[in-house]
Amino acid sequence: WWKKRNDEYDARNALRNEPMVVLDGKETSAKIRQELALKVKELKAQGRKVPHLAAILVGEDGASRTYVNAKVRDCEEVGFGSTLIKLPAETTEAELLKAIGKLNHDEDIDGYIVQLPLPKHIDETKILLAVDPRKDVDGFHPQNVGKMTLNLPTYIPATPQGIVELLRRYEVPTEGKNCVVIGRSNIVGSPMSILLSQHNYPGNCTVTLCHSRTRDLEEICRNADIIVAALGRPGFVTADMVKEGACVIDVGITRIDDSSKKSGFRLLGDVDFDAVAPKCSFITPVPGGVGPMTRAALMMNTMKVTELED
Ligand code: L34
Repeated sequence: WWKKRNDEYDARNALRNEPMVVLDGKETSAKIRQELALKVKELKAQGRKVPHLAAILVGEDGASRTYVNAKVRDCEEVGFGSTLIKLPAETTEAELLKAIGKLNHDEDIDGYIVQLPLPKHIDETKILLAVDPRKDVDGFHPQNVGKMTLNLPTYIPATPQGIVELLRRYEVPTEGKNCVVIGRSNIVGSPMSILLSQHNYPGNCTVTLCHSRTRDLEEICRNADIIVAALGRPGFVTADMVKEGACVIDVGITRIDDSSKKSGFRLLGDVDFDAVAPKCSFITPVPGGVGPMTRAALMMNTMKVTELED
């Protein structure tokens, strides 16, 4: 069915007389939470355990605090148990490893995350390796990254999974498309490039993974049917880099000081939205795009704990 859909969209995009569609992550994530809340009700009715998610937050980074607090609220809305472990910025690696050990052995905790970035004096790799892969709902442990790469059932990192879910729900055609991912981080760019090249829907793309050493990035982007911008540079993707009818996914979320805002900052994506959007078939906004979908994907992974266990 989606092959037919591709052709339909191709025809549509050739004409370019259809309006651009904003991929609404806020609305879609709210819908996902509703669906999960129903499943929680079912679990309860069957007398089964309701998933319990924990998060470790080290330090006082404002953005991390916002994200983690939102994740706790999401748990409450969905009906999951939640535990927030806040540790001071001076926490040593040994202390953090101890907290992780505790969560690994806590029978009541089904899954947990260690919010990134961590303070500089802590070795991130060491920390991610200490997480029990069965509880690694972020999908960052090498064992789970390996499974994802082989397309085996596992936890998939939340941001790329959230993007895939958004593409799926809006039925964005992906088969045979040229997809350009900008940024090769372990938590977004790299897994995104793997997922979109897999033999799935969404997937079956021809993926180009671009990074700081890439030559002729603009030209490569102009050839893309799908662009995933995940480099963390506000407004990096400009209109001249985007083909008519492209689908543009904006993962960037940079805080810029702005005294006219109550919060004291505004959020900027990696895409110059106002200039790029008129050329697009689909585009995600910032905020309200990939961010909320990241959180929804974490909730989906946490629900999966029960399924992957049996
Ligand atoms: N361990 N660390 C771990 N797992 C993750 O999956 C993350 N990530 C990224 C940073 N570190 C992590 C997140 O949770 C990014 N991220 C994230 C989560 C939520 C939002 C953005 C990024 C989000 O809710 N964004 C809102 C706006 C929030 C605001 O007001 O600042 C949005 O509408 O985009």
